[in-house]
Amino acid sequence: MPLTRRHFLAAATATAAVAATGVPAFAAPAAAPTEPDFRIPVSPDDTPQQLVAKAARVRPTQRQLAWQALEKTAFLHFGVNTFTGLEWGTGDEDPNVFQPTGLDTDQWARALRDGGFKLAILTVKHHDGFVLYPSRYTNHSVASSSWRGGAGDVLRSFADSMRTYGIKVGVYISPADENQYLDGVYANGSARTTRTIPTLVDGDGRTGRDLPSYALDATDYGAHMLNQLYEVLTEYGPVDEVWFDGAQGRIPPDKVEKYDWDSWYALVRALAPNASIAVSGPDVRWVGNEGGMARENEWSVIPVKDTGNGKYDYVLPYDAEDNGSREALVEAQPNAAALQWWPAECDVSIRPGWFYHADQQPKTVEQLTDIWYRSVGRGAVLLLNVPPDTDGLLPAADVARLKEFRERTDRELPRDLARGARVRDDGAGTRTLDLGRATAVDRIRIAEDIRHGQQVEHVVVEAQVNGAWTTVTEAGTVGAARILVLPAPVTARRWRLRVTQARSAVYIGEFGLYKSQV
Ligand code: FUL
Repeated sequence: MPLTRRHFLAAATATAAVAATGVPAFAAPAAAPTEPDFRIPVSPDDTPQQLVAKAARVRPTQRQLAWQALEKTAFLHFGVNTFTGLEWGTGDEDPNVFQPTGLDTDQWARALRDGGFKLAILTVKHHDGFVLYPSRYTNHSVASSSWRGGAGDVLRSFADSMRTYGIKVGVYISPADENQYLDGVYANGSARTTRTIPTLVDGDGRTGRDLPSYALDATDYGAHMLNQLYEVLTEYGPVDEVWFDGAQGRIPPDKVEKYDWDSWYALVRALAPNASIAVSGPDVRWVGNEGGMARENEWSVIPVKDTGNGKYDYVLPYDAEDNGSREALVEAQPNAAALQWWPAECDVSIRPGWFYHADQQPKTVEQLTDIWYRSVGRGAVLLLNVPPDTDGLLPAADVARLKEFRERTDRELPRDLARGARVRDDGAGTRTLDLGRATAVDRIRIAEDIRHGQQVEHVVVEAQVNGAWTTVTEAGTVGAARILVLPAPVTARRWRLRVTQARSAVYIGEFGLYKSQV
């Protein structure tokens, strides 16, 4: 049965408009709200001043703003590894090892909600290629397990539960796929040709339906990924984050699969226009470590290079100590194509492994709180992994820890004492607060209104003590958030935030004062 609608995606870059040619009935999804300042080209001839001026003009997209506001997001690593005890599977696991007999995704959702998480990302497919929903394109899936007689669908349960509890849905779909390598698809050297997505299979339940169909360039494996993305993004409701890992898997050194990033991004944009494409993607950057820690001075405006196939990547090392200051912009310039809004995501597991292992224990509340200060408190988004166990449940110790973590961060910054204060902003980047009476403060939360980009390079916080303005603390970058901890409470009625160095006009989004109760 022929597909009745066919769309050709201009897949040059993730932010390029998706063009549906010759098919007026189909309104191409809002792939690209105008995003002119998301990625600004630079040239080797730019002076340092011109580079900084360009950096000051870079702006987040609506999608990135929505992602940034989540602050705390969760990862759920779950799959055959949960049962084999491995961290990286082999691709030839017996699907019958997957037996989460007590699977209760509502329990996951409640624990994450109580922990204050706004989005959760499930490993729908890890590097072993085992998928947690019944895919038409592989036998390495829940459908081949005797669990629930082959009728189990973890992705369905997960997505339904998260939405019931008000948590947004994200999907991790590993580009590396050991099972497809064993099947001769991954890294098989096939040519990149135009493929029709979805590619209907024998007995496909979608046959005859009026499906949007896309013509996209891909290798055999690239098409496999596109077909799985199509299933996940059309059959499970709205998705807000698609997480592409950078690993290539354990394949022989003479084999390589060059990922069809341009086509993958274009399909995600078309089918899930609100989804941030993370890590190996244009919207969200890996912070550069798996410890959940952002740099003390974290920039969201990053020099990038065009690696071909639609993917832009770091110019400076992913873990460079400084990847966005004026000096870093100059250092990166010879190899940079552009400056891009590319904010940091801090991924870390609550346990030593990404997958559940019975002999491991969750981190302490102190450790998690420290991670929170170093991630959310430095303008990044925290992505905390909490792995379900072999019953298909989040372990009781982890559930309790998530709740304690939430309660602890609530006590770190219990109430904004600046609410209701008399506020005076002067044009020179100073905000002064009069709290009406002397008030003890030991935590300060500041933010730029990042709709106007990231501009602050240095700020000081001052309090009027004995009639004199006294520096209480200072910081470099601010961005989406900066939480500062004072070594001891300072008591004062008048407080002010003074921007002492910036790239351009600063829009202060927040100047909050807190007294912790810890
Ligand atoms: C890594 C993967 O190799 C790990 O298994 C895990 O999924 C982590 C979040 O990303 O690159």
